[in-house]
Amino acid sequence: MESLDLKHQKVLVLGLGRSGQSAANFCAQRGAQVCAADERADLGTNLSLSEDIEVRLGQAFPDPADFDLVVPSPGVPPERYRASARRVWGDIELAGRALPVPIIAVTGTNGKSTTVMLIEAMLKACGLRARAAGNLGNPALDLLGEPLDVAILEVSSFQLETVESFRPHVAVVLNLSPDHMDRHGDLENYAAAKRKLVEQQEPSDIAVLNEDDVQVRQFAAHTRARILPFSRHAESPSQASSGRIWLDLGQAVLSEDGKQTRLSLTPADSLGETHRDNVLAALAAVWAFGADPVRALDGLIDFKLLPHRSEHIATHKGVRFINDSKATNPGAAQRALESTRSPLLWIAGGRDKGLSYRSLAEAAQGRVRTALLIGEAAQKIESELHGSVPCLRMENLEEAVLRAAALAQEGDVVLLAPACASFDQFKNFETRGDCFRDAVLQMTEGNPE
Ligand code: UMA
Repeated sequence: MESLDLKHQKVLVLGLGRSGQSAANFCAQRGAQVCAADERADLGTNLSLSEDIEVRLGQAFPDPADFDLVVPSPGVPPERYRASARRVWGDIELAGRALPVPIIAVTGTNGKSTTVMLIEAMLKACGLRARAAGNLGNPALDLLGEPLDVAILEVSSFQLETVESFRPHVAVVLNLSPDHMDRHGDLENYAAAKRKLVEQQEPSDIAVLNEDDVQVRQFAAHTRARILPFSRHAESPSQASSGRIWLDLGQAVLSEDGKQTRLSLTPADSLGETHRDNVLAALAAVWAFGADPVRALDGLIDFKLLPHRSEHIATHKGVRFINDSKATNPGAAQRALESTRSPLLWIAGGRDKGLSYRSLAEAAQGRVRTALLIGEAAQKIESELHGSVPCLRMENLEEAVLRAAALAQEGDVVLLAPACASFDQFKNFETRGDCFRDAVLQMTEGNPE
C-alpha cells in the first residue's frame, strides 16, 4: 500500500456533512492544503473545521482536476468528480491507511449497524479495546487518536465506491438485495461496489460470508482471503472450507478442522428472529479475529439494539407499536414483515429508490391486515402489492399511526417498515422514526388503557 503522505498536497473535500468535516480536518492535520466544498449555502454555523481549511459553500464544486486528491462524501455521486479527478480516496480509504490497528469491516444491504455494534460488544467482553464507526454515524477517521486494539467499521456501498487499497483484516458480508438503485443503476454495479470490501484482502485475512445468500457466496471468487462461511443451515452448498459456523436448534456450531464447538445463543433471544443472522455473523467475525467466542457471548447479555431497528415503542390496548424506520429498502421491510408473528397494520412508503416492491406482496399476504401507505412511493407500492392486501393512502405518518391504531385489534402489531428512503418527508430515517415514536406516545399517553 502506498504511504499516506498528504503534506503540501492539494486536497478537495466534497460535501461537508459528518464525513466531509472529519476528512477535511484529518487532511489539514496531515499537512495538506485543503479546500472543502458543499453546495448548500446554509451550513456555516454548523461546521466544525480547522481554520486553515478553505471553505466554499453554496457554489458549484471546484474543478477536481485542479487537485492532487479528491475526498468525496458518501452522498456525492461519482459522476460529480470521476471524469476529471486524478485520485479519489473516500474517508474509508483514508482511515484504512491511517488507522494503526487491525480493522474488522462489515457490509451488506441490511443489518450492518446492528452487526458492528454486536461485534463491538463481543470484543469488549473479551477484554479488547474495540470501537465501531463508519456508516452508522461517527466517521471512521474520528477513531484516530483513541487508544484501541481494533476498529470495527460499517461500510456502505457509497463508501466502497471510493476505496482503492482498503484491506480489512476481517471482512463481513451479510446479505445483498436491491437497494440504492437510483445511485448504482443496477444490482451488478451495487454488488461490484460491495465486493470491493474483500478484493484487496490477502491470504492472511478472513472473509466472513453469508453462505445462504447466493450473491454473497459468489464473493469468495473475488478474494484471496480465507473464507469463513456462516449459515442458518447445517448442510453446506459450498466446497468444504477449513472453518464454518452455523445455527442448530438455538445454538451456534463452530466447526474447524473436524472439531465442533456448540454455543448457546440464549443471551441473544431478546433480539428476536430478525437479528439471528447478525448475531451469527458477529460471532464469526469475533472468532475469525482470534477472540474467544465463549467469552464474546457475555457481550450479548446487556446488548441493546440501536433505535429505529425493530424498536418496541409501546403496547397500548393490547396492540404493540414497532418502529423499524431503518427498513429503508424492500429487503429490510420483507424481513420485518416475516419476522412478526402477529397480524400487522403495516405503515410503508417514502422516497422510492428505483426498487421493486413486488417481493413484498407475498410477504404481506396473510400477515398484513391493512397497508397504510405514505409519501412519494405510495402509488407504486400499492400497484406492486397487486391487491394482495387492502391498502389505504395516508397524508402523512401521524395520520397513518392514528388510523392504524383505530384499525388494530388486541394482539395486533402496528409496524413502521417503510421499504423506502425518508427524504421526501423527513431529514433522515432517524427523524422519521422519532416522528413515529412521538405520534404513538402522544396517542397512548393522551388515551390511557
Ligand atoms: N452534498 C453536496 N452535493 C452533492 C451531495 C451532497 O454538496 O451532490 C453535500 C450536502 O449538502 C451535505 C453533505 O454533502 O451537506 C452530505 O454528505 P453525505 O450525504 O455524504 O452525508 P454525511 O453527513 O457525510 O454522512 C455520511 C453518510 N451519508 C450517506 O451515505 C448518504 C452517513 O450514512 C454516515 O453515517 C456518515 O457519512 C458517517 O460515515 C447515512 C446513510 O444514509 C446514515 N447511509 C446510507 C445507508 O445507510 O443506506 C448509505
